[in-house]
Amino acid sequence: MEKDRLEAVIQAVVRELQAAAAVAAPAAVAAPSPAAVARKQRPAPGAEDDLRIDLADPTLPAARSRSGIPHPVDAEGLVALMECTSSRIGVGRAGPCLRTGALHLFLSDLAVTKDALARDVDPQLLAELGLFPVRTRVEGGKEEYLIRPDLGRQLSQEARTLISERCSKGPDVQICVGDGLSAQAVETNLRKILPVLQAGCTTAGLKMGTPFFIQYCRVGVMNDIGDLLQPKVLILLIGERPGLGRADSMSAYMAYRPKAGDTDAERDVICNIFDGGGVNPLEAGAYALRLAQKMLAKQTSGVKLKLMEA
Ligand code: B12
Repeated sequence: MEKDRLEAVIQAVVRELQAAAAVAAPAAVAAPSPAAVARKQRPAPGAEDDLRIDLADPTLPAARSRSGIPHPVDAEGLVALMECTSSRIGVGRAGPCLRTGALHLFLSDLAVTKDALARDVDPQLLAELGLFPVRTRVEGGKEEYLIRPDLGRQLSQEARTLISERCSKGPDVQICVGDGLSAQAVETNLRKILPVLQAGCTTAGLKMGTPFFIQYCRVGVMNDIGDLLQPKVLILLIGERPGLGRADSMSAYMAYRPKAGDTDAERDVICNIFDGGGVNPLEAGAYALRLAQKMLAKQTSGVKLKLMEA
């Protein structure tokens, strides 16, 4: 392409960029070159004052249900469909790829998921709720936790000692909290569900064990706790594996007299505990208490309990 023509194209693109970014360019001043624009948008390392994100937040509800399909037959119907599911429908495509908006939303949601996995539960919350912390046999941090679920199913030696010292043995109901796969789920729901469970046990005249928190926790750790403290019913509140952009969900795994060798067949789970679409944590607490009473009455849990009820 000729030099003049190339210059004209560049000037036109720059003008468009400036209009999009609402940058008022004085008419008398020649538009800067694209490289100069890029330099201006990309601040020097450390120049945080210059840092700004000029894209609309792709995670807002309105952005989530913005159709990416050009000229849909039923535009309103498509948006209504998009609004009624968290599945990524109606996103359109650019050739074989995702469109930029859909890609940004995906990456933002993935970041929420990764944060939930990587973060630790706020120690302040544990102190506030009177939970002392112990660990499983995971010693190499989150990375080891993720690749070695077997270690997350066993209490460390220090944990065994501390639990034996600080907890009463043989309670009717022992409540434990584990980070599991989402610190955010614990932080979002624990303040609501724990008091309901504790007040419910007191009202029902059930002897409660001393609650504690387990870092790097998997569901299978219930067997170790059972062997140590011999509770009649054990309730483990734990962060569920986060979905894309959804990290609030907690579960209550429960078992009657858990012990070494037990499997998930001996356990029950109340899942999807979160406000706004899941099982409300207050209701989940009440439901867990009713299930605990059922376990105590029938002296079993899991599949056997279900078969008794069938
Ligand atoms: C991951 C997962 C699985 C994985 C577990 C493998 C693993 N090692 O992680 C696999 C694919 C094997 C699985 C299988 C099943 N699952 Co599942 N699973 C989940 C999921 C997506 C996340 C669970 C989680 O985050 N746990 C917390 C982490 C920290 O626990 P973990 O120690 O890493 O892993 C243990 C638990 O995940 C547990 N587990 C997984 N599913 C189930 C189901 C039941 C009833 C129990 C007691 C335990 C249990 O097994 C793992 C090993 O102990 C949930 C969805 C949700 N919203 O919770 C469904 C979910 C818990 N599963 C469910 C079901 C029904 C099952 C199956 C019974 C399906 C079937 N018909 O075969 C089997 C049971 C398998 C078992 N363990 O005995 C339901 C439970 C519904 C309910 N209220 O009873 C859920 C809620 C999905 C759903 N919405 O339907 N599951």
